[in-house]
Amino acid sequence: MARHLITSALPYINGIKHLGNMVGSMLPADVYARYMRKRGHDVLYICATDEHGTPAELAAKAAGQSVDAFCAEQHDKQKAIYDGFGLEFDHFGRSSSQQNVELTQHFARKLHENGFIEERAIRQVYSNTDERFLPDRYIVGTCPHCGYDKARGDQCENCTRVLDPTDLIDARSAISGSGDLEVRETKHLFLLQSKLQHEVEGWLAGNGSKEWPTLASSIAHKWLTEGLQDRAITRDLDWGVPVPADVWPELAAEGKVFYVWFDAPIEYIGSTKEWADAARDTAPESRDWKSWWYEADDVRYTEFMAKDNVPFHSVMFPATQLGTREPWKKVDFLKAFNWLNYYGGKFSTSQQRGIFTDAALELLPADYWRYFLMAHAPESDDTSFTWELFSSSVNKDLADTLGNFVNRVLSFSRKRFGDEVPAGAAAGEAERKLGEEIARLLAEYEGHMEALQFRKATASLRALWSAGNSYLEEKAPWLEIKTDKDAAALTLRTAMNLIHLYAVVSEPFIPASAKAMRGAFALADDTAAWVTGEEAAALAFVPAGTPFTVPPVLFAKITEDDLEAYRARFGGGDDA
Ligand code: B3M
Ligand code: ZN
Repeated sequence: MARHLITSALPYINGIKHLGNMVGSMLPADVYARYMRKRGHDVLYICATDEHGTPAELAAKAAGQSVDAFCAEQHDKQKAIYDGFGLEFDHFGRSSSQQNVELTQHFARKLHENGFIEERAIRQVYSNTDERFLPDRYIVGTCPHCGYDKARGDQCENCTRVLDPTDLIDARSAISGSGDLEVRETKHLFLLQSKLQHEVEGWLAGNGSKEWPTLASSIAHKWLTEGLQDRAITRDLDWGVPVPADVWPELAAEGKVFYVWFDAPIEYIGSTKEWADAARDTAPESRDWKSWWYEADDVRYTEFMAKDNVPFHSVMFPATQLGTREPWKKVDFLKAFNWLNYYGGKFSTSQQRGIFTDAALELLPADYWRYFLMAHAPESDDTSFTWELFSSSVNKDLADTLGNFVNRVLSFSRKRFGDEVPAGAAAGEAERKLGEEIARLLAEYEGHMEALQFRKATASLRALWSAGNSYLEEKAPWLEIKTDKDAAALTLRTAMNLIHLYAVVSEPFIPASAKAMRGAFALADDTAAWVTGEEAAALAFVPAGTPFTVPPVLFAKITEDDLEAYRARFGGGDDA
């Protein structure tokens, strides 16, 4: 048994996430956490909402709410959806928590003490109408290169040229539309990442990053090859972690806060402290947050995220951690994902294109989505969601291969042998062969899960389900029963043991359905630990005489009419 710390990238607070966000961070982290828990490891799965920054401020403004009221409400909304998806966080915190404020300030103090933070004056655009400094992308104007009149201060969307806000013709605020702008000099804190470049390189060379998915390690190395730049880590905003006044009185007086990407990764630690503090009065010893993060050499730390977040996690956050000169736990394995597209085009929050997590749960139970998304996870390449692919996976794999097996076996057995698992003949050659095959496939499945290869793991899972179907077809208990009742009983008992095995091993992917399968049998020990290869081969989990019930149909098929309705509601790719 080992200690496994698991985090998934913190979903940003400004809106409900789409399925592309889900498959690239929280869902695979939950699948992995569930698997590791079942294998008996000590697992801590931490996540939180990422609440600071300009987009949060603007979203609150658009909603006509104060930013803290907005964030509190959005946090609860997101949390309810993740509960609906069956995500079992140990804690789902908030980056605006007091715990994170203190830790973020602590990190900044240490970096300062060690000479890694410097105050620098920069020139920045100030909007007199909005009474605030504007981040580059909140300044719009005409592109000097192509004449596009909605170019942003950081880049022209039309000709893709990188811009400086002062390049824009007729520059105006994207917030108010006002052209009353001026360039002002203002001081900011800079993190001297350039000084930490070699240390980060050394750390990355020695930390097993060679085992990371190529996607993750190649992005990390690309950033290091290009050279780490010093980076402004403060902003002029009302909402964020304040710069500590004891260290930087002048900046604190001006109301500077840390940049959202400085405090967000620290919230992994902050949220762990929130988790510990939540039990402070009841069971403080049971939750030692520091033991997971500080001098935690026995902990294996795995992070989950989409590829755009890799630079911050593989290079910048480790640089921040190293610069404190304190023994903070750094990532051991970084699992990165490509994009899930919607009919080959992008899922887009701003354009409301694709399927959002709240809408998904209104349509169908979480297990349908969990299975489909993991079976088609964008691991080695971008993948596309289409309703056609979704319905064929659900119908074929979940409804036909797994669900139908479960129902057919249990209903038939009840009809012919009553409400208890029948005894029948002793296991023979067919059962021995089946057991061997199951043990082999289980080992394969475990190997893929240990390697965090989720598509391969779901393929092995499907193969396990299929093996049951092949066995059933071969033995044909509906024929056996006509000539040899004991033989039919053996077949059904064996098939029921497969159902029990499926309940255990499918749980990380389809927890609710696994529970229904497991619940069919009245067994005393209801915790169902993992199964060994020998147990899998023996297929003797459910003894003859065990009472059982037939659960309602596990997975309803998606019909042509459903498909039509989904395509009409969400757009069937004709706009891609
Ligand atoms: N909130 C992801 C995003 O909004 C970002 C992740 C933070 S992880 C520390 O793109
Ligand atoms: Zn342009």
